[in-house]
Amino acid sequence: MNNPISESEITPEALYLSRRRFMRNALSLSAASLLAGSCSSTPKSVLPTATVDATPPALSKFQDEFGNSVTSYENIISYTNYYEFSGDKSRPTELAKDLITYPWSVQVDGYVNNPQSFSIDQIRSSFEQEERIFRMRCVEGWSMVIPWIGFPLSRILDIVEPTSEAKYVRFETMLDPEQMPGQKSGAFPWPYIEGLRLDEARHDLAILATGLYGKNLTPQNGAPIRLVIPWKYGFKSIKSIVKISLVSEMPVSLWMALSPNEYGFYANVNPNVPHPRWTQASEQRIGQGGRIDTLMFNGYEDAVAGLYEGMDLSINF
Ligand SMILES: Nc1nc2c(c(=O)[nH]1)N[C@H]1C(S)=C(S)[C@@H](COP(=O)(O)O)O[C@H]1N2
Ligand SMILES: [Mo]
Repeated sequence: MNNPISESEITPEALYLSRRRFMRNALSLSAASLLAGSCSSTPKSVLPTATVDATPPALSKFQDEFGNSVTSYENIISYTNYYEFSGDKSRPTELAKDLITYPWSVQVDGYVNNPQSFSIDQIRSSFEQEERIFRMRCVEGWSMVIPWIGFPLSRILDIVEPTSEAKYVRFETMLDPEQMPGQKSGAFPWPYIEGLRLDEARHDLAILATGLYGKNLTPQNGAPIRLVIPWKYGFKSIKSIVKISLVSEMPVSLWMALSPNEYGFYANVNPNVPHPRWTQASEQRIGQGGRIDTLMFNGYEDAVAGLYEGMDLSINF
């Protein structure tokens, strides 16, 4: 996380706008095809994982609630952070392309009445998959607007029934150095771990995503299932999850273990608290020129500020 984006990586506006026009033309089928997908008797998970192709996928909406345009599909799938593959933004696309993401299961355990393992097929068929357009703000100072397909994390929690001892939720990414070459590096305390307080995890904006732009997630975006917490810095949104545990103590995330003075447990987007090495007051929206102001809680303040009442947000970064 040392290299905030350089200008050369930014899509020229003209190219971006022409892509947008192309997408708009491809949209007539959008809502219908999305609905058909989620109601179909064929589980989506038997479809091949999305690959990099030139066809702009269908969407039912193109803007977030503030009118920000969604980031192009090409930018979302080609500019990623996935350290299990590489610290580079473009290399995970190639290095992750053969990641085996099916079959897949997610074990949910710890302080719960009904511990269980969910196959990705069960997840896709049991939890209604909805489109959610969220801003994503990386702690490095860049952001995107991403049309996810997913469902509230609370739905899975309701099924496993956390007990009164459960205070936090701990998430774990797959550990498989043979498939994930970055895990051969001793520089990181693998596997990737993240965590939320239980009430944060139950918030409606906390989702598990299985797709974006109406397609299954690409491996580099965290296939087949990842967390998305739009009011927190992007590193909280852990990819390729194999385990979700209800625990009593605050989990230590990979980034906390690596650099506790730079990456805290809460990691709520906050323009007033600079990273020790750079400002957090503004951000580069991928696909646009210039920088824009970063918003408190990434613009989700009305929805989530209540979770942190009485907390000093400048300390609890
Ligand atoms: N397992 C895992 N999850 C991860 C990461 C990672 O390296 N490994 N990177 C994080 C960071 S720093 C960001 S900004 C987002 C990026 O998501 P995207 O690449 O799909 O845009 O994923 C997060 N989830
Ligand atoms: Mo990030």
